[in-house]
Amino acid sequence: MRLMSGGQIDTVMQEDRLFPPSAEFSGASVIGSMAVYEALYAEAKANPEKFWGDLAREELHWFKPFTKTLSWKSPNAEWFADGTTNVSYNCLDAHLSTHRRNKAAILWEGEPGDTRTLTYQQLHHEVCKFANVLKSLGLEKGDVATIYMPMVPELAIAMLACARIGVVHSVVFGGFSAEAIADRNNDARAKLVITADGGWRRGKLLTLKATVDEALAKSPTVKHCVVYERAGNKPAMTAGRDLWWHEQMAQVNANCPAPELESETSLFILYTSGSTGKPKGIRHTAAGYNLYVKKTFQWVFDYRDNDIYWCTADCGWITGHSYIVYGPLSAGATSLMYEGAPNWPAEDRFWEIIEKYRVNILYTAPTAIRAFIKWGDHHVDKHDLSSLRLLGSVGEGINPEAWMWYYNKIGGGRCPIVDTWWQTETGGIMMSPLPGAIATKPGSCTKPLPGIIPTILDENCQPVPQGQGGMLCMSHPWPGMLRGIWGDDERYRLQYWSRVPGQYLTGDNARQDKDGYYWIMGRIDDVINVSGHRLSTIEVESALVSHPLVAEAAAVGRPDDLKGQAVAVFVTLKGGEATEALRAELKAHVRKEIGALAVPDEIRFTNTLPKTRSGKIMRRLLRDIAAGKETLQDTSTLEDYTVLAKIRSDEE
Ligand code: 6R9
Repeated sequence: MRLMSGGQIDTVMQEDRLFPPSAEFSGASVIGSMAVYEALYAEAKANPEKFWGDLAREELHWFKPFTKTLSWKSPNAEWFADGTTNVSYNCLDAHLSTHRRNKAAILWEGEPGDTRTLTYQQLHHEVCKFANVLKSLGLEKGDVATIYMPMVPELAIAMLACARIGVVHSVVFGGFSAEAIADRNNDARAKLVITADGGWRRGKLLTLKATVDEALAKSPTVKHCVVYERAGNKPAMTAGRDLWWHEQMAQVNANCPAPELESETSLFILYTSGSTGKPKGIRHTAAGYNLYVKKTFQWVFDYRDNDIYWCTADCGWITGHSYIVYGPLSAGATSLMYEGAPNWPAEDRFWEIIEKYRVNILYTAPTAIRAFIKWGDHHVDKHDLSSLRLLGSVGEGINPEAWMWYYNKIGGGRCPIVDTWWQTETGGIMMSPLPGAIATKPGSCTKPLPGIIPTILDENCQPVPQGQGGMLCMSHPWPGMLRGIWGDDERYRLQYWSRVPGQYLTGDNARQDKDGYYWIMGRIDDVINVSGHRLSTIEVESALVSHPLVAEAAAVGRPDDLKGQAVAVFVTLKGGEATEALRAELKAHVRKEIGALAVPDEIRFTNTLPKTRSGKIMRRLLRDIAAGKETLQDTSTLEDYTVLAKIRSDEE
């Protein structure tokens, strides 16, 4: 292995640059060396029940202590089942008797530039009141409330108020359509929708309440709709059904002691698209999830009491649930929340926010990083980012080229990058560098967290030799794991626990390198089989993105008579001309980076790539296009596919 501090990428297939944490960083970390990590990992592996049981007793408040840590009847897990706790208590009340009482829990910045700060005490007050509003509307433990809101503090308040009294929240991302909201309302049999009149995105007003009105026409189970006034756009209010947040809050007091809730009380459902058909309502429960997100937040982000932590996700996704709200707040952190777009009013908005709040920890996504690269370094150069100590990435694999930019340009070569691999289903981070201990490699999520035991298996469910790719599975239950798909036990079993008996199927492919580092190779269906050789989409994409003119790339397989599958790539450029000469140059580049096998058979230049609303490239759609199922007249029409993609993702 080579130790390096920067420089060029030789080949993305053999990425072996290693970036150890500085002595200064490690010295101040709780898990400050490989030896500490390995000891912790070994301890958890040797006796998982003792490991998690001890942590649960230390980290959560128990009204009634549990006596049994885990009951595991595959695929059904129960953690700490005979104990009672309360997630909202652990996030709020637990801090009120400490020095954190007056600490900022949420720092909020609206897109137009308005700001708010909520201390733990103030957040507790608001949450208690809103929990009383929920009670006054007749909501009880086990009822479902849909939350469809912009990124305002009231979104977190609504989530925590539900959690406080055992109401199950189902947050629907504010960009989804009325159809998608109605589907989710109906699947979950939601009784209440919590929304806002509007929200701001790239300077435009999003009329959320109008969309909810359309959804409610098709949501017979919903009795009420509470509307938070954010934008002042005066939406229509249906008498008897629609209620203003501020009017309801004025009618209740702030006395709402946290009730004792059983550990396995449903905390939330979050819909995620599967490989087929309708979205799955992934169900998480109180205690196990709470413990898992608290510990993983502390481990991975190495949180220190005065840190300002910023996760740029939206609360409509699992990342927002686990690492804006529940993880940071139960750890007593200051969590920054930003309402709007990264390029409003200008492309330097993120860097401006980091400078203004002196952010120490930034957690964002590769899709954003690639956009920043495309927009240009001059936006970054305008700002002082010296407060940053740690950088994080989530959502998809990060191309080594983007990793290097993030490391050098944003982190100034001094901040470790935690590339965190996990899923809606896993509740929290599963594999990631522990930044004070594990040296990073660009593009690798490195090692599993303590208590997580990954396996990589071939089609016959046998472990693959080290270095080879295969299905990534988990051989043991962990506290943050999903407890099911809402209302569909059979689909839960089939989807996650039937392909490999007794193991959790992640749906991703992965390989482990000679140092035992894990490399996620994309979804199982994203693997391209060229002449019997497996190629991962991410490897081809990383090769393309390492070319100076390429902004983003998506690789898919298309049927080919000779090779089985051929490689088709869709490329957006940050400069240069979409010419035949560039096509040839990119092919040569991929040949150099990976080898002849990976040379794309087809390169299509396009202005934009179709993405899901969480920023994932929609490879399935591109596969159809590459296979000729839809004709692509010229490059500019892919814009239309973006729209199509959005519609489809709503339908899923
Ligand atoms: C947290 C989140 C999960 C899928 C997952 C994988 C991809 C997420 C990744 C990553 C490579 C990473 N993914 N993080 N791939 N490296 N660091 O994104 O949850 O929306 O459910 O997506 O995203 O394919 O299976 P979710």
